Amino acid sequence: MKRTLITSALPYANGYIHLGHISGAYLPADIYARFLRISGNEVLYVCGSDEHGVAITISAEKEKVSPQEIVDKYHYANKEAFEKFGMTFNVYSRTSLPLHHETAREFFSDFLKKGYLIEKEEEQFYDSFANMFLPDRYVEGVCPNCAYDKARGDQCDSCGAYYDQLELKNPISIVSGKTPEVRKTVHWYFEFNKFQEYLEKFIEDKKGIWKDNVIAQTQSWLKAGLQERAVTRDMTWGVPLSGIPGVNEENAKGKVLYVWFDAVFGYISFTKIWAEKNNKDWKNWWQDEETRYLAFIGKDNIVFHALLFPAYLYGKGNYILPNNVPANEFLNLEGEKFSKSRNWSIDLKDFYIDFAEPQYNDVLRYTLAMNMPETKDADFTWKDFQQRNNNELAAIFGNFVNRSLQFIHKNFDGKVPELSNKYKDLYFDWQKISNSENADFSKEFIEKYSQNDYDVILSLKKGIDKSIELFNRFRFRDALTEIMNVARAANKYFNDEEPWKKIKTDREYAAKTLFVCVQLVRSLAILFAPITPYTSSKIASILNINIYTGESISETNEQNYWKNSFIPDLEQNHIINDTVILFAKIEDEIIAKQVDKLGDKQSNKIENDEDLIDINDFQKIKLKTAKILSAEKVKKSKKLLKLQVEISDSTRQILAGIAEHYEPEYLVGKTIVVVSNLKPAKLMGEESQGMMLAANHDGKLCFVTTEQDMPSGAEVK
Ligand code: B3M
Ligand code: ZN
Repeated sequence: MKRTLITSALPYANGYIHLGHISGAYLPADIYARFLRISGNEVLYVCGSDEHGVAITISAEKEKVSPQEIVDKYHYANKEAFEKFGMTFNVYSRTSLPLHHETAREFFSDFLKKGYLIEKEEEQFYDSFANMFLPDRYVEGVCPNCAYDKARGDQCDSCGAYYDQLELKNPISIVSGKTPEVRKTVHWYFEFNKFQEYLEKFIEDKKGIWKDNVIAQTQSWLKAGLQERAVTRDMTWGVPLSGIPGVNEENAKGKVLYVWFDAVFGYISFTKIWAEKNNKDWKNWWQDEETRYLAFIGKDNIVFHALLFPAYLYGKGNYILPNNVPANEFLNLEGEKFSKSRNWSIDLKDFYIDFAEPQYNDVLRYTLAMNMPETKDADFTWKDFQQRNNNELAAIFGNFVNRSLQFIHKNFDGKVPELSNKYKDLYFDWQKISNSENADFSKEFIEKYSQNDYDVILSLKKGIDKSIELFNRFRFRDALTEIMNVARAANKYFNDEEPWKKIKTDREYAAKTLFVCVQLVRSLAILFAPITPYTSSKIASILNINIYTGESISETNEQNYWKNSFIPDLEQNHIINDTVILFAKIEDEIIAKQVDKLGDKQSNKIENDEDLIDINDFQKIKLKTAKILSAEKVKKSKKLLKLQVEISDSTRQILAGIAEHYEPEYLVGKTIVVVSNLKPAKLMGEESQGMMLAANHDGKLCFVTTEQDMPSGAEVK
C-alpha cells in the first residue's frame, strides 16, 4: 500500500473561493485523493488558509477592519464552502496558528545557521506620506517585462513576470497614491543561487513525467539563473523575525517573514497539527522516502512549488521533495477572465444560493472536471453546465440507474433478480472476462449469455483499467470520459436487451438482463464516487448497501474497491429501496438567470434577489425637489423638526427626524428632495405631508440635495 501526501495551494484568507480556484488546484486534488483512497491507498490531503502577507493587510484596510478580522471571516467562509463542495481534506488549518509560526521560524533559523541566508541593506520603495516601506502589492506600476500598467510590486498579473520592485516603472504607492521614494532597509536574502545545480538536476529528472507547462517555466527560470531573494518584509502582520535564534534583534524590529517564505511551510505545520490531533507521526509524511508527495497548484504558483519550496526542503535536509507538481492552467468564465471587480465571477458560496440541493453540487463537480484546464485554459459556461446535466448526467448515468431500478421494482418485486439455471454461472463467468483476448472463452460466453452481455462487461473492465491509468497520469478529464463511457455502454445494453419485451416472452432472460443492470449500477456508483460523491451515496442507499466514496476517514481503507467494482457483488434477492430521480432536468430560464447575473450592470449589487423591485415599483414613488421656507423644533421631541417647504407653487408641512443633526436656521433656503406622494401621517400631534430624503451612515444624517441649484417641484428620477 502506497502512502500519498497531497497538498493544494493555500488560498489567501482575503476573499471568497470562486469556481476558477476550484477547478485549478482543488477539485483535481480532491478527485485524485478520493480515487486513491477508494483504491486502498493511504492518503493525507492537507490544505488551509494562507493568512499572512499584503494580500491580507490591503483587504483589511479596504474593509476597514483588522487583519485578524479579515482572516477569521474568510477562513471560516471558505472552509464551509469547501465542505459543501465535498472537499475531503484531512486537515484544513491556518498559517496564523502558533505551531505554524514556530515551524516557519525553525526553517529560517536553520538556514541562518547553515549560511543560506544573508543580511543585506538594500534600497526599497518608501511612502513618506504614510511613513512605511512598501512591500509587494503596496506599490503598483508599469511592468518592466510587458508594460502592463497595473503590475504589482513583486509580480505582473498580465505576463506572470516576477521581478524586484525597483524595476517597476512609474511606481505609485497604493497607500497614498503618491510616487514613493527609495530608501535603504535591511533584509534577509535566501541564496537560491546556491541551489542552482541541484535544482537543474531535480527538474531534469522530471522531464517526460511532469506537465510540460511546469517543466517549461522552471527551465526558463533556471536558464536565467537563480538569484538571491529577500524573504523578509517591513510589516507587522505575519511571522515575526524577532526572537528567532541567530537573528540580529536590532535589524529584526518591525519585520516579518515574506508570505511566500512562510506559506509553503504551512503544508508541514498543518500536517503536524493533524498528527497531534490524531495521535499520528507527521514525519511519516514528510521524512519517509516511501511517501509520494503531490503538490496541486494553479499555474501562477509554479515557481514557488517547483523550485523554491524544493530548495527549502533540500536545504533543510531530511525532507522528501514533491514527486509531482500538477499545475493547471486557468479557467475562464463565459469566455472571459474571472474578475471580482467586474462581477465576472461565481463565488462557490453563491452557487449554493440558487442550487441548494446537493445533486447540483455533483453537477458542478462534473462540469468543472470535464472542463478542467489541464493543458490549456478552459472555459466554464452556464450553457455547458445545463448540457452536462441534461445530456450526460441525467440522460445517460441517471437514466440508466433509474430505468434499471424501476424495472426491478415493477417486475421483480424490488429484489435483485434471481438467475435461472441456464444463467446461474454468470456470476463466475463475468469475472473471467478480461481485456486480453481469449477467443474460445469469448465465444463460449456469448453463446451462453449474449453478445450484449459480453460487450457491456468488457466495457466495464476497460473503463476501470483505463481510468486507473489516466488518473495516475493526472489526466482527469480523460479518466472521467472513460467512466461516462461505461454508463453509455450500460444504457446501450438496456436498449439492446429490450427487457420490456423479453419480460413477456422470456422472463428468465429479462431476469438475467436486470441482474447485470443492477450490478452495473453498483459499479458505476463506485466509479463516479470521486466526481459525484453525493450521487454515489444516494445510489448506495437506494441499493441498500455501503459504498465508500473516498472521504477522509481515520483508519485507512485497505480494500481496492476501485478494481473490485468489476465484481458483481449484489446477491440475488437482495432487497432494493425505492428509487428517486438522480438528476432533474435544468430548464433554460434557470440558466438565463445565472448568465444575467454576470457583469458590471450588477457590480454594485448589494441586495439579494428577493429584495429587488422592478421599475414599476419604483415609479410609484414620486420624488420632487423642495425649498425649505422655514424650520422649527417640535415641542417635546428631540428628533423632529417641522419644515414648511415649497414645491412648485404650493406649500407643505413636513416633519423630519433631523433635529439632532441640523440647526433649524441652517436649513432655511436649502433645496431638498422629498417623497411627495406619501400618505399624510400624524407625528407628535402634527401632520406631515411628505418625507424628506437623507443619507444615513452609522447614525450620521445628511440631507440629499441637487448638485446645482434647481427650482422646487423638479421631478427626481
Ligand atoms: N496564497 C497564492 C494564491 O492564492 C498563495 C498560495 C500559497 S501556497 C503555499 O495564489
Ligand atoms: Zn508583465
